[in-house]
Amino acid sequence: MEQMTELTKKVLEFLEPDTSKWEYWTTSQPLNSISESACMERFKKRIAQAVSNCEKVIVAGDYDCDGISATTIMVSGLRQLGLECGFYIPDRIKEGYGLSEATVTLAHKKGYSLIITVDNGIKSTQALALAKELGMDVIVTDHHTMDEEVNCDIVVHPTLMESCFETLCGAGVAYECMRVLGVDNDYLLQLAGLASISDMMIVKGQTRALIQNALRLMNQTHEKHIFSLATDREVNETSIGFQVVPKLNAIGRLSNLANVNNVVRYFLAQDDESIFTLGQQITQINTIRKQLSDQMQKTALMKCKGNEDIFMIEDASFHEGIIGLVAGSICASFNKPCIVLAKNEQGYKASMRSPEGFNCMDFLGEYPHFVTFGGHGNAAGFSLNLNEYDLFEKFIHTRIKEYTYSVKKKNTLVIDDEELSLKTIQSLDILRPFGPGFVFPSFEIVQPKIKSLYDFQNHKHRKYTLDSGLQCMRFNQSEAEYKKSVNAIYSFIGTVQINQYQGRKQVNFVIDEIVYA
Ligand SMILES: [Mn+2]
Repeated sequence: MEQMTELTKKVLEFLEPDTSKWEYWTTSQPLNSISESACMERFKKRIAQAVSNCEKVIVAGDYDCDGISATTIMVSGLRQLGLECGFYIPDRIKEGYGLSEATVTLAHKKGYSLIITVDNGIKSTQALALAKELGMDVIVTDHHTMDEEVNCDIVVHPTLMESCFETLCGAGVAYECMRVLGVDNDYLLQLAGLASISDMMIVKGQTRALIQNALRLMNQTHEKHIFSLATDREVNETSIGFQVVPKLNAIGRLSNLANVNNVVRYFLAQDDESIFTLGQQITQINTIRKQLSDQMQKTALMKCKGNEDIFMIEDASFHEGIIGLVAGSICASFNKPCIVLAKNEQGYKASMRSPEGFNCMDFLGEYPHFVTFGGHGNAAGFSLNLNEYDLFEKFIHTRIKEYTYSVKKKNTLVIDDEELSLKTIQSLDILRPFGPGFVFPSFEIVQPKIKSLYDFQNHKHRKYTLDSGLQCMRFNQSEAEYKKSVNAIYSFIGTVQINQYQGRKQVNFVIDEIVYA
């Protein structure tokens, strides 16, 4: 800990006032010992029984990065035991989230006797009842909130395990299952780490250990499945989150164009040719996803006046797999709640995102006519019947008038721009991974000494150069901001980035917000 830079100390003080925990945040954690919980014991016994009876097992997954990783981990591990193991991830648009009765029926017809859900299942009440009726056993492994008893044979859940496991994502739970069975390996660990990053789990306990060990292994071995999707040759949680995760999530989103089960095949594939071909297909679908979300975002922005207290945006061109991304970006750029809807034959699918301090569930909870409705604090998803649009819109505009919330002021760490060098920024790496529960702070440069500025791309973006030489980038500045006097600037709030420029590494400060005096 002696080699900690002043900047590292400052960041740590900001994130963790309790210095007795600094040792923890500055060291790589080994994995916690294998769970000895009762649910894991039961899991192990049931799998042993399946092996000795030569049962057919089906793993039922979910279509996001966590669900895909969890499915791969479970299938790969069980096959190592010699089990005949199939898998199925539903079509996001046609079938929706969670284990369905149709899947149970089909699995039964095909002679499967044991269903194992991963990253879902806890809420699949009807499908679980049907499985029981058909005499099939079900093991639910999931990390979503469990608020009532689950009607199945065995539940494996973080809350039923030792406390270090409470932050696990779906793939993390699946990986612990593999450890219990003794069929875990470095590859499956990397998938569990990847999924922990993608599912935005709190970076404490086993989740922190999984991410650290996964990233170390990725950079040591350049594992093909991961690096076929990454652009950098050295990765951390941020680059995995920006380069790899969106590609994997794109497949589930565009289920009208691609089958997410092929991503599990990609991760299970061992020959270079399959990895290469499938990897390219995944990247291609993501390119389409990007084009679609750019288009939708443009359309959505045109429909925002800017003075609304809440945005409700619908357009015939909207794709229901992308609405969450668009709602998120509109919410972030205006710092106001946003609902984006897509219409299909049955009705409307909608996604809501809200700023910190605004609770979507509280806000929407009073509406009595949702067909489906779920979510948490700052994100919700729901569906409406076709004829309910106007009624719902009325509700939203009435509700926003009575709903009070205070937008949390960004808690910033004030720093001197002279403190930001390549060396000091890199020294922060010992604190990685950052993530929920240990968020990389927003830096604030108060009264920046601006030496020069440079507008580019038709004054869409601006580069401020400070006396210290630090370059501060302001992307997508508004017209109002463009016209304001530089002398009125009180501070820059933003983050730091290390960029490669003509082979040289350079520190950039990326401005998220300009505060005026
Ligand atoms: Mn998950």
